[in-house]
Amino acid sequence: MARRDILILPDKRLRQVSEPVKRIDTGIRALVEDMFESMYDAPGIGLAAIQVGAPKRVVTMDLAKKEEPKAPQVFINPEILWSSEEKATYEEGCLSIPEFYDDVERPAQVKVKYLDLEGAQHEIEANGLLATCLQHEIDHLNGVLFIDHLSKLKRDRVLKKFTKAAKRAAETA
Ligand code: K1U
Ligand code: ZN
Repeated sequence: MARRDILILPDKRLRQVSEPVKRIDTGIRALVEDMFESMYDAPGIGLAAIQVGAPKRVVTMDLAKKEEPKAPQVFINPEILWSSEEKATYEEGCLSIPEFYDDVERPAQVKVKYLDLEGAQHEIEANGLLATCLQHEIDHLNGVLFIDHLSKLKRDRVLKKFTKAAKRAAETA
């Protein structure tokens, strides 16, 4: 098990559309282990494989509170089957856009189909933070970031700040 570096905006790989997993083999199981290590280390409550540079449709998540035991969840090839008309607003963050948080409005409930690590198919109806986090992570699998749900003005401001920081880091490397 190894922690992998998390890609940071404006890394172009974050805009890639990830490929479905065809076979849950040792490579996928190792990827999932590394994703959990990277997610817990960050720390974060969710992670999409592309955030560690692997363009596969794999998501890890743990929504347990600090005082609760760990509750790791894996979603392979997750697909939104239905979204509610009702909306909910949450303040979102992203491990690929560190220290930036803003309110995002999304469907309040979603029905999601996915495979677990054994390849068994599941369907869940999610609401609250699980619904928000699933939509945020499935967006990552499609190359979409939560700043894409904000106004162009806000998005451009964030992009400019992170582009400048990346240039500065490259110059001093
Ligand atoms: O996908 C990611 O970048 C992870 C992201 C998930 C997420 C957070 C909030 C709303 C939607 C999706 C994060 O985990 S950001 C960090 C975070 O929210 C957090 C970190 C430590 C404790 C509690 C929350
Ligand atoms: Zn994110």
